[in-house]
Amino acid sequence: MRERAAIALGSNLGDSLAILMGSIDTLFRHPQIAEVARSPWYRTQPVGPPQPEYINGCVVVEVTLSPDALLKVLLDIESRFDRVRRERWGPRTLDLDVILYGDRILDTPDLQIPHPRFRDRAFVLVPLADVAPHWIDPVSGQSVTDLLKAVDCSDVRLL
Ligand code: PH2
Ligand code: MG
Ligand code: MG
Repeated sequence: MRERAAIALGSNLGDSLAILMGSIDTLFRHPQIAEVARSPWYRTQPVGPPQPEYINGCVVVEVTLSPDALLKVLLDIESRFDRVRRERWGPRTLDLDVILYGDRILDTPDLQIPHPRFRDRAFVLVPLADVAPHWIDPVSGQSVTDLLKAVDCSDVRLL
């Protein structure tokens, strides 16, 4: 089984750019994960409680891993970069989220695909549109480009 997945990356603690680039290198070294495309980095205003600005980006990968196995790899990379889970939506050294996995819809306690909030989040949609503009969200039936048109992108600036 070979499938494409879109992964969103974010960081707003520590040396964010170095952490993000290090996490991408680690991701692409995995034998069952191949790079398809990577977006530029963006500086974004935080959504949620008051906290520092984020750097966000997105990658598209080709995987021979199930969604669950991919999630485990991402959580493992997060913990290697000192991710400590504190408050929901609070600051973090590294956040790696599976946004889309082919046209799969998954709703389990540990993993929801597509990511349940990605349609409202300019900090995900702007970089996602760089790497996957025509990908159809299997829930809404809209393309990433269509979803992007419906959000305010004024808080997302190229780094
Ligand atoms: N992630 C969050 C909460 N808020 N805001 C921005 N700008 N970027 C993020 O990646 C982000 C956020 C929880 O995952
Ligand atoms: Mg997140
Ligand atoms: Mg996350």
